[in-house]
Amino acid sequence: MRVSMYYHLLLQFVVAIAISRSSCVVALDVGYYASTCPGAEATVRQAMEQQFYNDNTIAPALIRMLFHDCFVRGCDASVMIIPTAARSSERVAIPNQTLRGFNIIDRVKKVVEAACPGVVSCADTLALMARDSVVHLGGAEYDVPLGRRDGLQSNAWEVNLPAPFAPLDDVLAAFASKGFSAEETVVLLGGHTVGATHCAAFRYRLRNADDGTMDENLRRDMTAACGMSDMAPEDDPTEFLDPGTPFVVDNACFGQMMGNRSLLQVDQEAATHAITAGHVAYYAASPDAFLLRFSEVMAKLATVGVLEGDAGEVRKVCSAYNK
Ligand code: HEM
Ligand SMILES: *[C@@H]1O[C@H](CO)[C@@H](O)[C@H](O)[C@H]1NC(C)=O
Ligand SMILES: CC(=O)N[C@H]1CO[C@H](CO)[C@@H](O)[C@@H]1O
Repeated sequence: MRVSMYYHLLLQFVVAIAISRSSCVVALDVGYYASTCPGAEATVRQAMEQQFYNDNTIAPALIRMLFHDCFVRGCDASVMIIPTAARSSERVAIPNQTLRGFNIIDRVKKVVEAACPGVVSCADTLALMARDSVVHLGGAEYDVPLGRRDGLQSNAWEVNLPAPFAPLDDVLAAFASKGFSAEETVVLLGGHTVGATHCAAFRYRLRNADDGTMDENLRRDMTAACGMSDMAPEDDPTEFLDPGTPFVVDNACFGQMMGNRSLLQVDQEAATHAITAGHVAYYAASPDAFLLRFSEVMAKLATVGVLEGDAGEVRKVCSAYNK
């Protein structure tokens, strides 16, 4: 009797631990560096403002960088590791070959290191930089809870981001697997309200004259701008995703989707797909709602699969493990 009671209690205990370890309660905290580096947020923002002044195009690049970091192994700065002869990294993977802004992260992190050596993680630094980018481009201000740790692994073979030609059903499944609803996925595709794409991501749509999903005037203009033949990435022209306001976080990209004027197939399909069309129409008509939701969902994006507590490390240089 006493023995079985003992086992019963033990079992409860083990189950309780298992539940507490597997439940993904995010314990990130806006005040995480309040005693160890109280100026961290302000330092990042000041360093970013300097960088924006030099090059406006890095703000969209950093918003995209957060997506690429957080969707592979969680928001753990694994995207930033420079591969060595001995160890591969996510930066070798094809979707990363058009990522920009690694040098900006290194620069900002250097300023943060000078203020508080070895305290602020690269994952937190990027989360703050992406937020500052959204705000710089006119998006709504939002809080970034902090306390992410930097990962100790980065593998090219783990990069399974959806391709620009992936069917929207696959895209929705990929986002659902990270905890995002269809509505949140549509809001995040609204990230394509800023920045640019290489022609390589949509040239196949120009070739397919019968595909009927691209506005004819846009097809003509893009064919003139891009040409029909593939080019090496460094020679490939780039086009603004939202040419009217390429450096403003606004809902214009949803209007483009509805007018068959999106460059990326994934965006175009969102306008007609049964699960997403209603959300696209709503945000096309609701500029303020989009601004608010975009910031909320960006904040959520920055919490995907984070490492906390003693996991991982706090990298000194974002592009390399400490040792
Ligand atoms: C299925 C999902 C997605 C696909 C297939 C996709 C695809 C792409 C592609 C192909 C480009 C152009 C890259 C280049 O050629 O230089 C791009 C750019 C961009 N993406 Fe996405 N994307 C997706 C989701 C997201 C999300 C969730 C965000 C963040 C909210 C985002 C933000 C951006 C931004 C800001 C740019 C412009 C980058 C720059 O100007 O350097 N994308 N995306
Ligand atoms: C967009 O393309 C669809 C066909 O895919 C067509 O039915 C629709 O009328 C087009 N809309 C506009 C605004 O051109
Ligand atoms: C930005 C970046 O790190 N790009 C890398 C992508 O992968 C290629 C091929 O391995 C590298 O040469 C690039 O440096």
